Amino acid sequence: MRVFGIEFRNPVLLASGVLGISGYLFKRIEKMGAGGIVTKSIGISPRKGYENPTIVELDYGILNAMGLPNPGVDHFLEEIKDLNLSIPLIVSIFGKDSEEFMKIAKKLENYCDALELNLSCPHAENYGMSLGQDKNIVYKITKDVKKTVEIPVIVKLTPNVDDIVKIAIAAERGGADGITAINTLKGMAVSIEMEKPILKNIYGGLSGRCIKPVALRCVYDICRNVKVPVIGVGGITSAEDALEFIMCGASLVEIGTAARDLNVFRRISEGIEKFLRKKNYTLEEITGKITKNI
Ligand code: RRO
Repeated sequence: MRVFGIEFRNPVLLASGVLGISGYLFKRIEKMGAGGIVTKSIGISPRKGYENPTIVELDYGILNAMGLPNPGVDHFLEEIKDLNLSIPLIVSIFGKDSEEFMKIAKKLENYCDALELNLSCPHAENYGMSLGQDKNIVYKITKDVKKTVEIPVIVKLTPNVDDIVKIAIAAERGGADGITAINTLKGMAVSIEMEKPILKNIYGGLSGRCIKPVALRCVYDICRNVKVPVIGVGGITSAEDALEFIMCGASLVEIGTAARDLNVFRRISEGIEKFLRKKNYTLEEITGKITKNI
């Protein structure tokens, strides 16, 4: 299947943030059947991230405030430049403004298949969602990165806005080749014994099964209002979950929280194929089927 002009062996990709910094892990994820890899978000210089605790495990998902830890683009290039992956590598990048995004994008252009702009991290001052909640900023950063590189540029959006469709349209107008929806929902957790917030950063991003209905609603609304392909992400754990996103119009899906079990890629992509055989459909025929049926 081809999306953004890139060939994917299946539509089930690793989402940004989960396992994606070392070349060794990228090779394992490739072996475990993923259709493609989105890396942890990479910035212009090395960044340690927030102090512990950075993760809270909940019955229904995970709350994280990692704080954009990453080795910086120059070190990261060393990690990926001789990898020879057989599946597409999409590098997630973040910056504080257009200039920083353009610098990082240019450095990575020859070493990956596409870029995913992180305009959506819910707990990073000056980065992520503090840029991605403003449609004019989303338009400008997308446009500037697009004029800097020739590879596809995908924009990852936050659900923490009054109208995600407006932001998606701004990204499309800026020339985005695709939209990824959604990043995590801003939340917090409290310890009543310690009488304080559990995360050192107080706020964190909620992911996992509990956010699936929110993600699905965002994907459904975006797909009805933009023409570029959409990648659905948020709580996908089974083939049935993935098919819901595809029927709402997603061309690809990403697995984040559920990728703690690497068997998930094969389980979901084989489950999708089984469903298609049973119904005698192609993937293209079911993509957006719900949207078309209404
Ligand atoms: O590193 C993080 O804390 C983080 C990022 Br960059 C993001 O985009 N979303 C998230 O939930 N956590």
